[in-house]
Amino acid sequence: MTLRVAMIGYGFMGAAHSVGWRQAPRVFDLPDTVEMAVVVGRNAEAVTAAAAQWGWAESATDWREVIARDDIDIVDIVTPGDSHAEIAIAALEAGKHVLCEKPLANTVEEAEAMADAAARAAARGVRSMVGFTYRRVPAVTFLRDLVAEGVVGRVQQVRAAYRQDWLVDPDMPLAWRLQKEHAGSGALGDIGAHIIDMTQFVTGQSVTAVSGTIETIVKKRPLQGSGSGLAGTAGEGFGEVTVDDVAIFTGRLDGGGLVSFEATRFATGRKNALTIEVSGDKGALAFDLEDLNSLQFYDRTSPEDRQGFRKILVTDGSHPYVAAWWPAGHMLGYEHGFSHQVVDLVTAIADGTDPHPSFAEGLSVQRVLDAVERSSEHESAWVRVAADVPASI
Ligand code: SOE
Repeated sequence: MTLRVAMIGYGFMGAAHSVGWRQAPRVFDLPDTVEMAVVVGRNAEAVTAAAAQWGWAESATDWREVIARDDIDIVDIVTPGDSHAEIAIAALEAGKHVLCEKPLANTVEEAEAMADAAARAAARGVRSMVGFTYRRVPAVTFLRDLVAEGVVGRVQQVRAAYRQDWLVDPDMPLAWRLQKEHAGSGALGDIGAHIIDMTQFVTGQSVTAVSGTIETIVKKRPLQGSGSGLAGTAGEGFGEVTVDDVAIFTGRLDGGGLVSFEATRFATGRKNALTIEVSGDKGALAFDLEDLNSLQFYDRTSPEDRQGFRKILVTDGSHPYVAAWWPAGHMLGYEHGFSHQVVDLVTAIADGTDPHPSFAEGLSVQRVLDAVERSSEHESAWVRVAADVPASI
C-alpha cells in the first residue's frame, strides 16, 4: 500500500519533518510505501521553494482543499499551535491519519476537542500521534525500557530541565513563539512540554500536581522584519512579549516521586540542553541531549567500592532503532528522531494499532502546562492536574 502525505506548514519543524519523511523509507524496511505528496503554506512562492528544496511532489496554499483530497492518507501538522486544533480535527473527520507537532494545542479546551476527535477517529481505524520526537532518541527509549525493567528500582526523584539561550539578546525580534495568540505559552509550552512528556514517558507515571513560577524577563521586543531561523531579523517598532521566558516548577508523580522542572530561553550559554535524571532506590539513569548517543547509569546494587556513574553508549544494534543505521559508535543526531517518528507512525497504521504519544497523552501534557500557569498566578500554590479532580484553584 502507498501512504501519501500532506504536510501543513514549512518552517523549522517542516524542515525537520521533511528529513524524517525522506529518510525513514530509505533506511528502514517500512511495511508501506511513503510518498511526500504535498506541502501546504499560505505564501505560494515560499511554499513552492520549500517543496523543491525538501522533495515534496507538489505545493498548495489551501489546507482545506488538500484535506478534502481522496489521494491524501496522512496529514502532518507543523504550523504554530493556534491552528493545530482546527486542522487536526478537520483531518481526522476526513479520515486522514494525523501527526501533530507539540504542544498538542494552545489551550486545554482545544486539546480536549482534539483528543475526543482522535478517539472517534480511532474507532474507525484512523490513527493520530503527537510529535514529541525526543521519545524516539534511542537513548531515551532505552532509558524508558530500563526504568520499566526495574534497574533503578522505585522512582523517588526526577530532575528535568530544558535550557536554551536564544532570547538573552533583548534585540531578538518578537517572533510568533513570543506571542500568546499564536504559541499559547512561551518556554513553558515550547520546551517545558518536552520535559513533561519525557518525564511521564520514561517513568510510566503521570504528573498529578504542580507548584510553579513563570516569568517574562524581556517584556518588549523589536517587531519582526524578515523571518528565518527561530526569530528572524528585527523590523520597525516594538511589541509586547505576551508569553513566559522562564518556567520553573515542581511536580508530583502518581507513584509518589517528586520532579523538578526548568524550562528556559534565558540559560546563557545553553543552546538546546535537555537533561533528565531519574533517581530510584536501586540506581539512577541520566540523559543529556547534548550527548545524545549515551546514558549515564549508576547501579546501587553493585559492590559499594565499585559504584559510580558509568557511561552506556547507546549505539549498538541491540538498542532501539539503531540496527537500521550504522555500526556501533557511528553516532546519530537530532534529526534521527524525526525518522523514527515516521517509522512508528507508518508501522502503527499498517498494524492497525494506536501509536504513541496519543492525543490523550498530548492532552495530559496540556493539563500540566495549564496547571503551572494557574499556580504561578496564585503565588505558586499547588494545583492538581488530574482531569477528573477539580483543580484546587
Ligand atoms: C525552539 O525552542 C525549538 O525548536 C522547539 O520548538 C522544539 O520543539 C525543540 O525540539 C527545539 O527547540
